[in-house]
Amino acid sequence: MYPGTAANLAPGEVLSLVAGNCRKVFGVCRFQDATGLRLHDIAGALGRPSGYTGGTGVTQPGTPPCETNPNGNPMSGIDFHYWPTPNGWKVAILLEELGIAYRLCPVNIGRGDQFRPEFLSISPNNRMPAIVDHDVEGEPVSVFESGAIMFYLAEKTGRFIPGDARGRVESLEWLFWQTGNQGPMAGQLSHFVNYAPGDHPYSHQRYANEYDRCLGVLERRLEGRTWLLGEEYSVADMIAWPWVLIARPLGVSLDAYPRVSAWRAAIKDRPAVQRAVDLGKEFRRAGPPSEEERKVLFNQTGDRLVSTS
Ligand SMILES: N[C@@H](CCC(=O)N[C@@H](CS)C(=O)NCC(=O)O)C(=O)O
Repeated sequence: MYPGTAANLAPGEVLSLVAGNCRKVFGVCRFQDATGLRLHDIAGALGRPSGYTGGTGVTQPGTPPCETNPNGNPMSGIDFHYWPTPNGWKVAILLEELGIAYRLCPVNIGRGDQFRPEFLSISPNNRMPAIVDHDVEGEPVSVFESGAIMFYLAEKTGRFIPGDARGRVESLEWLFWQTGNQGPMAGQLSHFVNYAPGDHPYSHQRYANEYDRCLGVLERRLEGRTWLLGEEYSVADMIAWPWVLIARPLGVSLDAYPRVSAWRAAIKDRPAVQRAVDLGKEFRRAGPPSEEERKVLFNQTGDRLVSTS
């Protein structure tokens, strides 16, 4: 562990990328990105040992927001606007599986970073994850919504997505299924399990049932298939997995779903997935949210967006 940690980040400071190698030079950890084109001097690492070769977030106290290249050179790679939650993990998994260079831009959703005008210009729904791709002709491409991001990156790289028309449509179906069904139901269930003050048996049961129904959908889908799209692990698996990972903390058992359990375990074993779930874990709250955080996260109406210029 190098001196200085991500916990010290102030608003707008950058967690610089890295899918690359760390070597310590004069007491400073230097990271080289996967293309070997860029070196980043950094003041601290997120508890990764020197020589760690997976994607790694590192602090750069005092550096400008990650939309700006500190060296003034044209930006390259992908800015990953992220906070360590199941929705953030989806894209983290894909980036780690792809092994492409990215810069980690933390969006502290408890502090309200998602309402900053710079972030809203990337993600108008004030939600992370989002990405900005600088490796394109012309203006950088920004993408919000995890399903759209997964599709964009899979298309861009030609990986983790079937090449044929039928397979591509199926991948879209499962990306849309996740973001329109499993994700929102799991998110609301999590709200009633973890955050809602008082007892709300009707709402809790409604979302627990819907979450459980989604597990049943996955169980049926995995009959006769290793992965959601067949015999190839794909973005469909990556996007659905994080909310299944946390079934138990959500109070739902996987006992009735043996195929889902085996699928969950197989994905959990993948080194890229483990790196993704660890990404920015130092940011995670140790206890329940403060009153201030609760206001930011659970008490927003449209006027906050209309009044943010
Ligand atoms: N449908 C979105 C959901 C993203 C989402 O809900 N992100 C949450 C964190 S898990 C967020 O950014 N919350 C900020 C807020 O509630 O203000 C996706 O799949 O990308």
